Amino acid sequence: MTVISRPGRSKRVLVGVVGKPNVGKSTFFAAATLKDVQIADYPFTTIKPNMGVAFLRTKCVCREMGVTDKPRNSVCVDGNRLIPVRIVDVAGLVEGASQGRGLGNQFLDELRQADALILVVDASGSTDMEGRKVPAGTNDPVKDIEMVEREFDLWVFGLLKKDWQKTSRSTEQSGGKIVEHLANRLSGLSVALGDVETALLRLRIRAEKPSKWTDDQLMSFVVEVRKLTKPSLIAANKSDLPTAGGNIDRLKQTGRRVVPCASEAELLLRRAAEHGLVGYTPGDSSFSIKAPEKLNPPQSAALAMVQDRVMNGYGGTGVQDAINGAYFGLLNSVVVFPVEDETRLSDKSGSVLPDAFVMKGGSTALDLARAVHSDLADTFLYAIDARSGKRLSADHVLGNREILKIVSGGKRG
Ligand SMILES: Nc1nc2c(ncn2[C@@H]2O[C@H](COP(=O)(O)OP(=O)(O)O)[C@@H](O)[C@H]2O)c(=O)[nH]1
Ligand SMILES: [Mg+2]
Repeated sequence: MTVISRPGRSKRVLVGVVGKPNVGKSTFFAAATLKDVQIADYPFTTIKPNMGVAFLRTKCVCREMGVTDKPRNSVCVDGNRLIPVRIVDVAGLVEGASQGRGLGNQFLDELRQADALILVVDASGSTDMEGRKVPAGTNDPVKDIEMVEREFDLWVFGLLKKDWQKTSRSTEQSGGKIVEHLANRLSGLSVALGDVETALLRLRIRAEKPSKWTDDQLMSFVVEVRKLTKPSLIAANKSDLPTAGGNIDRLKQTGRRVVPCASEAELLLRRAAEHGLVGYTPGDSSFSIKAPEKLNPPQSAALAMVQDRVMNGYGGTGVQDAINGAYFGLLNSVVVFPVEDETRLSDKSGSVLPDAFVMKGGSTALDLARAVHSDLADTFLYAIDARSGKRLSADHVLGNREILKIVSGGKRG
């Protein structure tokens, strides 16, 4: 079970923002984590500087349920619930990072903890492979994706290859299981035994004779494990620049999940919203100018550009879509609303729909109980769906926007 967003001890899901230098990772990160919304019960207190809190945007259940209370662990803006989730701005990666070039090892170390990746590319093609500025349209962002994934794969391959001869032979001789060795070796990368088994099965690589595996087989295993455990989407950034359009089409032709992004525009809009100059909620496809008299000419021009190229051109800045895409699209997350009183939809103190929990797809009612409080899971009896009043068992798979009460035998129940 994986809890994505809650205060407390369980492992929380982390989305990494990765890419080569100067594609706009930090701008994306700054835009996504700018707190123009106030949250009282802030779930992530001490975090490293490159760790940040972004928000997942989903339709709130408040209107359906006729609720007007202010939530506790998240905010509700015009019927949209914004729920804090973690993201990490990973150091820029260049070719050769797997051999320690650039900030190679730092990059890979930060990447290890991520459960899904937002792979940022410069869709305008104005950054070369080293991150240097080049004339717009001259760099191919499709190559950026290949480079970043290749470096990751080479690094993992290197980890496994180092003592492969020895371990594969000794595993065979002792009757040990290579899947266990592999899972052990890769556990720091959030790779589980099941992932290793699935990868080998898909590739039809025989686990009995690891000493006979070719380098190509070992590499194909690494690639498969990456796809399983680090799913990614492409944030095609700098979509506001004229050369981006063609590249975005080509990126889409690779069959990958592509989100056109204008991080700088998102940052501008969020700052302007913070200062009361515009009306804008992250993820909106439009904004309104609230105080035209307070805008200076450059600000007016910048907002007009955003309106023209970004809002009219792409229907939004894409930053919120990328965050939502990572959590909902790649990780199949669901948002659930735990309550203690299923008729009032409140917690013990009477707060109505105080919390929204983000849970990884496939999580069960028991997982939710564990996320709320470990005692609740230990003495779990059943859950109640607040809408229907139906009882649900421990293995009920959580649906998006469910409102649930957990009934337990413990004193908290
Ligand atoms: N036109 C445009 N420029 C951007 C955008 N996002 C970032 N940039 C610029 O790209 C450069 C590199 O941005 P930065 O976030 O530092 O990239 P990082 O090295 O990947 O973290 C800076 O000059 C940014 O102002 C965008 O959406 N549009
Ligand atoms: Mg940066």
